[in-house]
Amino acid sequence: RPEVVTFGETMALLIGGSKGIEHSPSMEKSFGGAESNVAIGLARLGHRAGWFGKLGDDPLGRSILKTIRGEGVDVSRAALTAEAPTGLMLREQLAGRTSVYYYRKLSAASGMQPSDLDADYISQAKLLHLTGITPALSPSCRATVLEAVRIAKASGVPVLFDPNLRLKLWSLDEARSVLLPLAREADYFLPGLDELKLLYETEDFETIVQRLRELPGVSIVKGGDEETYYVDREQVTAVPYFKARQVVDPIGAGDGFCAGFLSGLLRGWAPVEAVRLGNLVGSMVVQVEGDWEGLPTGSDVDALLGKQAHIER
Ligand code: KDG
Repeated sequence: RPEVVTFGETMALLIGGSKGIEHSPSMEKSFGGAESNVAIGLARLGHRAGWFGKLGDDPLGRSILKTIRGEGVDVSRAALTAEAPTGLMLREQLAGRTSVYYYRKLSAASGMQPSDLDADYISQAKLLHLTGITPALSPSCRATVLEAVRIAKASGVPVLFDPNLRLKLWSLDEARSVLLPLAREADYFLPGLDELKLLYETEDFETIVQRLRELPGVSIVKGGDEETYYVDREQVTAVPYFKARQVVDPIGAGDGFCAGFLSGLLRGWAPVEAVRLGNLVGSMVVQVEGDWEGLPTGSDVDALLGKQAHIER
């Protein structure tokens, strides 16, 4: 039985070569999806994680499902469907700028609906992880997220919500009207600072913190210049980043952070220590191309944390 349950859309990913999508003769194949990235991260760190979603019953969908399963994630509630294709995203990095192109309208995942949920599966978990990408996919996906929240609340399962604002999927106004109410449902709200500036229409950090304090849960704000912020009713704790040796591909850092943070919580660590582990995992993901490939194992992080503590003292 998974400790953490998550669901959402996982897409095939094609990465443009050094000349970019337009001019490269070939592209590298992978896949990505915020929720499966987190599930893989947790599994590598030694936790039981369950991911589900709908994939097309096509070569890409089958390959994605096999890989996620192979990473040790429970995919027993995931489905392959012949009704719609696996979503696709293309990505390129040119002159240090990353561009993403989605081909996911009417994908298999966008057809997810509340009746796809296994209530027992969610209610037996220690935590439900959700992102703001899923409700952006379609009205039925939005209803599915709300139903999952309802199930979790009814059985006392804490909810972690990462807004993952994707303005290629919906307008800021629409996003705000869905994401802000979801933030109120969360026991752990994990936005990025840039996202908060947009969602709360302010650049002012103090105002942002005030807004976060109005939420019932705690917030962990990613993406500070040098640190992550843990915000609860009493205080704001800045938790410094681990320096990445080199940033090869920044995408997936937030999901890596989330996996590390959750791992810390599952290990029973104090929240600020869990944030520190999140920072470490995030810093490792960005050193490898791909959204989840660079996620560390439990022994990787234990070794690094030991080393870090040794240097610090
Ligand atoms: O957080 C990384 C994800 O954004 C990426 O893996 C793909 O889920 C994805 C999306 O919708 O952009």
